Amino acid sequence: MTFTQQQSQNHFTRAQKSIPGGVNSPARAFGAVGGSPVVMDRANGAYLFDIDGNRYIDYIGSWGPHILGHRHPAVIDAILGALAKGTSFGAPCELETQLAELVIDAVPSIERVRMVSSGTEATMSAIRVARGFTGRNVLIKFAGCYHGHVDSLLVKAGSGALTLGTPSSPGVPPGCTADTLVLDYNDPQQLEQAFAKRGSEIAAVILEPVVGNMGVVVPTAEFLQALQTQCQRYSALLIFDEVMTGFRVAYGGAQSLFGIRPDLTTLGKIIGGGLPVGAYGGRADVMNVVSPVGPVYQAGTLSGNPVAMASGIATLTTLKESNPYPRLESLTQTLVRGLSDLATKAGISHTVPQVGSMFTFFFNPEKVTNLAVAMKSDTKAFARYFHAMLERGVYLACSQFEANFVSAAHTSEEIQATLQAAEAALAGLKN
Ligand code: HOZ
Repeated sequence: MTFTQQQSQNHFTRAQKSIPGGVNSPARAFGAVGGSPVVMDRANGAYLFDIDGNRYIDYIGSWGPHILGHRHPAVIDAILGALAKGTSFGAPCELETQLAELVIDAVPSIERVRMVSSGTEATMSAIRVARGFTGRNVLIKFAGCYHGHVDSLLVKAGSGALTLGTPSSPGVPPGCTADTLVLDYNDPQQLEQAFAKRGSEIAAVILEPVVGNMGVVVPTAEFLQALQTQCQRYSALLIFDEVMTGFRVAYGGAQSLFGIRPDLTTLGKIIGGGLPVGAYGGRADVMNVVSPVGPVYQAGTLSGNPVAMASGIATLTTLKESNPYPRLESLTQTLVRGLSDLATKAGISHTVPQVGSMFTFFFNPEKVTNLAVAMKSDTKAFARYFHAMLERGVYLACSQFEANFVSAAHTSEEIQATLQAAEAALAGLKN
């Protein structure tokens, strides 16, 4: 059977007439790689199936949530069980407390946690809390980190904003970003200088503790040390945006991996197990400024939604009981080493950073430590590689500046099939 995506293309043409760009989130639009996005029909385990009937080994997992793979039986059962009892109460339910307790148990720096419906909401709320608690306005973020489409953080942002060339978006009034200082990731000296100059005004420093949104970028020990020291010295809050890394790089997130206790943490993706959930939490004294205990207002009709909570509880419980992390790490290492060997054999300059089950194949000979280095990647080569893999049934993140994810449903069979596809795809790039 010849590979065709005709139904996807037809549908995308139709979608563009009713949805801006035919997508509900720009990172999916294939803007950086060209061509027409694949329209999905269903998913199972490590696989996605499109409306043309093609099957793909999935390395996106809905951009992170599906660490257990698609349609994990425990998650589906929990969702169905909750559905049978109602879809939304707009009142407290037991499930939201259960999920909160699981999060607090997993992430020791979180003493109180508030559920919201997306990662964007989580970071937006966390910075409001940080400003309310400290009585200061200035925020530090890092170029290439993405914290959702929050006005004050949409400056030199990664992910779709970077991919589509709008890292600082029109429509965000200058006033909203006037108090945002953007520094380079992994530059402790720059951080020290910023604090020396404006320390008493700085409410918080927010970062992805392992970046996923400019491709995977790993923090240095010096950088992590400087973040803690400077925040403590100037009484600013340290916010780890663990929307991507939470329950991904370790059950307790990147903070447990690095032995750091941020003041606030934002979560999303995995804690909803594929349903829309975000959360922010941290020190009890800081979280006690949140309404109705304190004066900082934040609310949501669907926050703590019972069906979404049930999905999150089943996901975290399964992760806790099965501890898939060592196996995920070893599978991902096999994949990453295999890709690197194949690229070397094909004479392609590359680097493949990996943390746990997150990785990015950069068409870049340099170790990627920050946005400036990431931007030196050969994005044209990436686009060709992406399509060559897609044609061979491997669904990668559709931008050089995103992370890919391995799930617990992947086995060595999928990893070997991926390497086989990559051998042909990478060899073809030289022609
Ligand atoms: N922010 C996600 C990637 N880092 C993309 C979300 C989506 O398009 O679904």
